[in-house]
Amino acid sequence: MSAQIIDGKAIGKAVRAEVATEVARLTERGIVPGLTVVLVGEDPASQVYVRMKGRACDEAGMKSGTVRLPTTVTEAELLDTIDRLNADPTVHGMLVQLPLPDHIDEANVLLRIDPRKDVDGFHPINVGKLVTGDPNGFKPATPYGVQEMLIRSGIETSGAHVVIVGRSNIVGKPMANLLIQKGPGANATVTVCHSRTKDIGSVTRSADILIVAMGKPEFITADMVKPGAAVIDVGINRVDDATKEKGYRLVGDVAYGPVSEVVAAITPVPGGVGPMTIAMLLKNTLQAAMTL
Ligand code: BQF
Repeated sequence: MSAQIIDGKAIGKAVRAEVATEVARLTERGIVPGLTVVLVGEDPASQVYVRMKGRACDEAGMKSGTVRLPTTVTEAELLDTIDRLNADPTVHGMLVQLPLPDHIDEANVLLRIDPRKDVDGFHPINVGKLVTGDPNGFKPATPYGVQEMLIRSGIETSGAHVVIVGRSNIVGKPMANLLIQKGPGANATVTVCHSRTKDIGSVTRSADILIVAMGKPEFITADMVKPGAAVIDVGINRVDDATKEKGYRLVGDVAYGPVSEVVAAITPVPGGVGPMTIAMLLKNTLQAAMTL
């Protein structure tokens, strides 16, 4: 028995089409939703992500902007840029692409973004709204996308044991908070594992739904999953591969081949969670434009 492949590219495309319909309605009323991404430095992966976000905006009929700042930019200059975007009425949503250079304090930067424009949902105000279940905050796009793909794939979360591997502020922690809420795509029993978890395999094997976001290529092997489980792979790792034109290939945190032999459903990398992240960022930008 081979697993159902959860096609994030297709589900993300459907979400983006729905967003585009709403963008067209808003545009008729004279509001063109706008997203501006601030990119500091020239990390190659970050440049790819920023380009993808801009293109997805344009395709949905939104206005996209990119502010590029050199790696040497001071924190004060970055904060000035954020102030300017906070004050710009054509910018409904903004985000600062992470990671930032070491000399810039990420927490200071996130605090400066107007919470009403914080479409990444990383401002403490939006973190608080997520934790308290206030629906008018912004949910971080990656966990929001995972939840949406579970719903649209018919994977029941209510009463399920969901095990999350990874405790980052960007994926693991908000993922746990989304899934323990009351409501559709939630009502789950959640366990969060991390690098200090003892006998992690015994925990992951108890998962009905296993969500992995730890950043270790192919860490989750077939013996670590329960037969019939659903596996969501958030990892994106570059591994050297001389047979590829670019000299590398992308793999997830899950050993896809062997694990797909034992589970009921699995997301591929690429084409799984990644495209959902982009789709939900657009959904958040639409939400910002509708409420600002
Ligand atoms: C795909 C990200 C780590 C650190 C910072 C589509 C994306 C990725 C993959 C994408 C990510 C990961 C983003 C695919 C945005 C997801 O086809 O599999 C889209 O653009 N992502 C980011 O902005 O910052 C990151 C991962």
